[in-house]
Amino acid sequence: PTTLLPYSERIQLHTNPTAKRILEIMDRKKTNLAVSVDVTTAEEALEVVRRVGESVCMVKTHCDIIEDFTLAFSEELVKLSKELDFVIFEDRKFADIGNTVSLQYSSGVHKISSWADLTNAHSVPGPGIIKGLSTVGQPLGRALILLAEMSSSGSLAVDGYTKQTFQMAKDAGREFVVGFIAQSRIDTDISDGEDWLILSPGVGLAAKGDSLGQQYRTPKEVVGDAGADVIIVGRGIYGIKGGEQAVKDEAERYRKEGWKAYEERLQR
Ligand code: BMP
Repeated sequence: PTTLLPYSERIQLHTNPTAKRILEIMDRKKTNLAVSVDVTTAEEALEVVRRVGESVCMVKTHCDIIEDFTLAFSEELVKLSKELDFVIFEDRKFADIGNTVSLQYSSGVHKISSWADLTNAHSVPGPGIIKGLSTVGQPLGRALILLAEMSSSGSLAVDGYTKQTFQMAKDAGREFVVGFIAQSRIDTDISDGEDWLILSPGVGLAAKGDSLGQQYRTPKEVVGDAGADVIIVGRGIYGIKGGEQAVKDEAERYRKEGWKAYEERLQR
């Protein structure tokens, strides 16, 4: 199973440029941490990114929660992603027919495809969603991940839904779809010679969950036991009390925890 290979040896198993870059950054910066920057102003978001940028392989955004979103903001984010060496993941969770998602991806206020290296989609509409998004993103070297499982309690993305999502990605080929949002390795390890990236949200060292259904596990549980590649942490890092240095320190703490769990996994 590719889970037992170092990130560096998995680079060559991908053709998509964004997937390769993610693995290269992880290896170079010794980090499997993605920080989810779920704050509501552009300045706050950029400030968090400047604090955590050195510790992460990826910054995850929800551009539609930023009240003063402009393309100047996304340009600054792209600039920081080059300076501090991380990939931008817009957590858009597309969920419509192919034609509509291709417009949502390329147009509107956000023009996501112009600045986000990676985005994601629900599989519920069927394979047309991948086709629609790939028309826009693939020529730009972008990548897509599908939501196969969710961290929230009562999620319907389980069992057969998860399996069929994996099959949909396999059928689409790995030129554009490069992995999954999931809580486990799903079935990816049994498909020979194919490497898929597993990104897991719902990671926290302090809380067990929130009042709205979120459920947290530790980096050790997520990377070590469940076999995920990237841990996604939001409030656990940007929400820490104690000011800017505390946010920076907390990102480093998660980076170290995530990396230790990965190194231990390789020893097995
Ligand atoms: P937090 O660590 O603050 O709970 O944030 C988790 C982030 O990951 C949020 O941005 C949320 O939208 C996202 N997310 C999630 O929590 N669970 C999923 O299954 C999929 C997600 O994208």
